[in-house]
Amino acid sequence: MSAHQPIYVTQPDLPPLEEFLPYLQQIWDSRVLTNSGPFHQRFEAALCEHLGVKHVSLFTNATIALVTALQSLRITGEVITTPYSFVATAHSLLWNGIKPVFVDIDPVTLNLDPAQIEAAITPQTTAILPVHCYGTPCDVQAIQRIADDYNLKVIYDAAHAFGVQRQEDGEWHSVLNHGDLSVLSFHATKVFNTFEGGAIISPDAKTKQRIDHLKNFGFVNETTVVATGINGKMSEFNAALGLLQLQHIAKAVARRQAIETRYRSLLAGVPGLRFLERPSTATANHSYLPVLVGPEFAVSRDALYQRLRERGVMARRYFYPLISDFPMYRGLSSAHPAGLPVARQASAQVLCLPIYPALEDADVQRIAELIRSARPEASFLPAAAPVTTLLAA
Ligand code: T4K
Repeated sequence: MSAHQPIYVTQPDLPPLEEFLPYLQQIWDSRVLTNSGPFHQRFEAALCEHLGVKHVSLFTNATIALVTALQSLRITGEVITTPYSFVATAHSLLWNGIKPVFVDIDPVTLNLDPAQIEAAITPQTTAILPVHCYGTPCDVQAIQRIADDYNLKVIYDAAHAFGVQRQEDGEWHSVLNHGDLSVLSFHATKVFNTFEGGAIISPDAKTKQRIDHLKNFGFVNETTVVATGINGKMSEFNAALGLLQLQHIAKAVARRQAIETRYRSLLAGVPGLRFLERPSTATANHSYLPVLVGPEFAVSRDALYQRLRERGVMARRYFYPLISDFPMYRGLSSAHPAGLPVARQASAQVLCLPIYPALEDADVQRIAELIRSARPEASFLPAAAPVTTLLAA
C-alpha cells in the first residue's frame, strides 16, 4: 500500500477484460442492447440456478426494484421497516406514497427486532420491509409468524444478501426464498456487481410476470398497457457482465472470508472493539466488515474514523446517520430517538472496515495496526494550566 493510494471501504471486483470482450462482440453483432434480450434471459436463468430460487426479474438497480416490488403487491398505507439501513430502503416507500413506520433493531444482528414489530401495527399497516443487514439473515420465522397473524406482506431488502443461505431442517436454502419478495442489489459496491443492477426474487410465475410488466412501462404486448409501469429494465451490457461475474463469485467470497478472518485475529482482544457474531446456521458473503467501537475503546468511533482517513484508509460509517434522522423522515412519530435506542447506539458505534478481494494482507495488517495503536490525541497544553501562568513562566 502506497502512502498516496487511498484504501476505500470497497473496490469493485471485475473479471479480466479479455474475458468480457467476446460478450461485447456478441452484443455488437446482434445489436440487441436491451428489452429482455438473450443475455438478460440467460442471466435470469443462471441466477435462479446459482442462488437456488424459482424466479428472478432483473432490474436496473435495487432502488427501482424496491419501488416496483411494493407496487407489484399493491402495498399502501403504513409499512414497518428499520431505520438502520441505506436510505433507499425507506425512500422506496415514500416513492409509493407509503408511510414508513420505524421500529428498533436487534442488538446482536442489527436487523429489525421482531419483538418490536407487533406494537407498531395499526389498521393501516399492510407490510413489513426488513433488511438482511450486512448479509446477516433476519429472524425470518418470527417475522413470518407476525405477518401471518396480521395478514401482512413481507418484502425483504436483500441488497446485501447475495448468495446467503440458511440451514433449515438440516439442509441449506437461500434466504431469498423467505417473505413474499426479496430484492437484491448488484451495485458496484456490492459483493456481486454488474456495475449497476438489481433483481426481485418471486415465488411464482404469475408474480414474476406482473413484475416484468411493471418494469417495462406496464406493456403486456405491443398495444396493451395494463399498469402504470416504470422503466426498470437491465441492459444487455449489465446482464452479460453478470453472467460472466457468476464464474468468479465463489473465489471472490473465499478471498473476502480470508480477509475477515485475518482482521478478526489481528484485532482479537482489543478492549471496546466488537465484531458482529456470525450465526452458525447461515452462510456469510462477507460483503461488509462492521466493527462496533464501544466506550472502552481508546478513542471514539469518529476519532478512529478520522485517524484512519488521515492515513488514507476510508472506512465508512454504514449506517450513520439513521434513516429516521434524515429531514424527510424525522417528523414521523416513529422516528423519535427514544423509540430507537439500539439503532441509535449501533449507528454511533459502527465502522465498516475495507474488505474486497484485491485488498492485500499487508494492507489488512497495517489497518489493524492503525486501529490497535489508536490513542487519544495528546493535548497541546496541560489542561489545568491557564495561559497567563504559562506566559509568566
Ligand atoms: N438497500 C440497501 C440495504 C442498500 O445498501 C442499498 C445500496 C440499496 C438498497 C440500493 O441499492 P442500489 O439502488 O444502489 O442498487 C453505496 C452504494 O452507492 C449503495 O449502492 C449502497 N447501498 C450503499 C451501502 O453504499 P455510497 O454513497 O457509500 O457509495 P460511494 O460512491 O461512496 O462508494 C463507496 C466506495 O466504494 C467509494 O469510496 C470508492 C468505492 N467505489 C465506489 C463506486 C461507486 C469504487 O471503487 N468504484 C465505484 O464505482 O453508497
